[in-house]
Amino acid sequence: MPVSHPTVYEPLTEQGAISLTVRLGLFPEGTPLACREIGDGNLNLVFRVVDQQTKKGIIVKQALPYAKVVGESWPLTLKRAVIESNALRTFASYVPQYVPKVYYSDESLAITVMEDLSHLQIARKGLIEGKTYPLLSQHIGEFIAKTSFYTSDFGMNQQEKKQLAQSFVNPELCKITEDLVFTDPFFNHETNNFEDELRDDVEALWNDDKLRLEVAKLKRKFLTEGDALIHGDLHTGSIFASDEETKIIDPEFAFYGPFGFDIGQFFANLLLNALSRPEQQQEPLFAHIDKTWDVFATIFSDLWRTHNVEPYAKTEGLLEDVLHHTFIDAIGFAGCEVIRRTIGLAHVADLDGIEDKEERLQAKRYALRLGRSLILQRETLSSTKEIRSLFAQTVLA
Ligand code: SR1
Repeated sequence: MPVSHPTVYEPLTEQGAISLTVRLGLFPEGTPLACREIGDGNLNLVFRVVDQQTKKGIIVKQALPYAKVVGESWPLTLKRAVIESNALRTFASYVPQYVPKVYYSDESLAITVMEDLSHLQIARKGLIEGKTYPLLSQHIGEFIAKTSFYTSDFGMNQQEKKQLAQSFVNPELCKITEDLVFTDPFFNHETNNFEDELRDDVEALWNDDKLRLEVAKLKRKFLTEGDALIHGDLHTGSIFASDEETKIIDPEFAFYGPFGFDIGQFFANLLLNALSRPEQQQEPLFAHIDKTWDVFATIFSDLWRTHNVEPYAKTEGLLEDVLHHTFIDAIGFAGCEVIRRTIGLAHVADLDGIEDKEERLQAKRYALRLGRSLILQRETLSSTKEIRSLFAQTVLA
């Protein structure tokens, strides 16, 4: 029986996802296929279509016209599916080893069909189980260094960069970050979500004028600095990992933003995991932060010296200045993300999953203090190694 294929947007069903993969010739005719919706993110439907004999799978991802985490009352552009597939393709041109292969995308149906990564685990889940993923930071550092350098004014033709930046203008998704990461948690806003027991700590944040000024400066950077094509939502739930492999997914928040943003979000989510662990098990997370920065700075600097297109590139001190500001910004962005994941919308399981209520509240109080210290003291840190002592002071204070 012929199957009809929608040409105007409608949410896919499991049968619809199977039909699509067959129509695209991704499975041979007659393959016994099964499909399940496996999306556990905040925004999209994710179908896994599997050949029941070989167990080989394909992922069909579809954007919903609203934010799943909130419901239909929060409409959200479908254009984010095009941003996501184009970002995956752009990243793949520099670091194919770190992103899933895209087989097909359809703008009007907001669909991306891509490689199944089920042999890997979402890094957040693994880290919560106590895994350490020895190559995670090596891979993330390389991913960020290469994608940011090659899409920046230092790594590509500066006219083409402007055109690329235009194709990644992403106002709706940027607004989510502007609101949820940089604004709402620092005001008494209805999107915030925290336990009554934290009210005093949260109100202290809202009344902290020094903090408010620094967050405003960081938000301004996010709003205005178009250094490079960044992922825009690089938390540990956007990373599939194993001991050998790392794949970065879900770049629907991608846009031209500040160099330090992805690094900061990654740092923050490692720190949130560290806050959920006993002290003796925290070191691998700090080591990942050190390594991410070291790898990023080393590769970025090598590319700067060997592939730079900007006439000022060899000017004494310019690379150091770029790295210095990227570092400080990353620490500040990390502070905002730590606070946001604790009291704002879209928490993390690292903290919310702590079963004992008193321990959970304590970890969240530490997170608020840590976030604040990262933001206020970002310019005093001279290396990632010092994050350990900042963390210890916060937790012991
Ligand atoms: C309404 S979207 C909430 C969050 O989910 C995404 O993964 C981003 O982190 C966003 O802030």
